[in-house]
Amino acid sequence: MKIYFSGSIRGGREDAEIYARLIAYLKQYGSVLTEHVGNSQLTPGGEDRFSKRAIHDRDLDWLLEADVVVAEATVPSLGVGYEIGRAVENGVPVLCLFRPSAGRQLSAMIAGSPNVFCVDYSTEEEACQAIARFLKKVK
Ligand code: 6IA
Repeated sequence: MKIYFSGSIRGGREDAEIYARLIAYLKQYGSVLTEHVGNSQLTPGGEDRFSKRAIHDRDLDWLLEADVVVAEATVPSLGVGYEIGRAVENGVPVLCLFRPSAGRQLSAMIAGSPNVFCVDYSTEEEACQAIARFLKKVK
């Protein structure tokens, strides 16, 4: 199974360590195409190694070849929202994980989408259980 993990980069890196642990969990189910999203060394303000166009095109290719998208949407990110929208448009199943305890609210355009499976969680164990349920359902 090819899994596209989506998480904030320029939207803010405060959840990067959570992304890394979710990615580590996801790896037992298949290959995670976007492991870099969990890399805490990634510095969004720094020089890009690739052009924006190259990043967009490569990520979109990966998104369209993925069997599923797992998004962590607690830190608001235009890129995560865009990836969710493109996945829905192309029929790629999406799980969207969100932590209300962070004090934010998920956009109604994601929470209200009938094609996005949204799950609120508080502990990472709950997030992993939601992933397990989702992947069993889409298999
Ligand atoms: O708007 P954001 O940057 O928060 O969007 C994050 C999402 O877009 C992630 O799920 C990624 O899949 C994708 N994305 C955004 N920027 C990059 C990137 N490099 N490399 C790979 N995927 C990206 C940006 C340069 C880096 C040094 C910060």
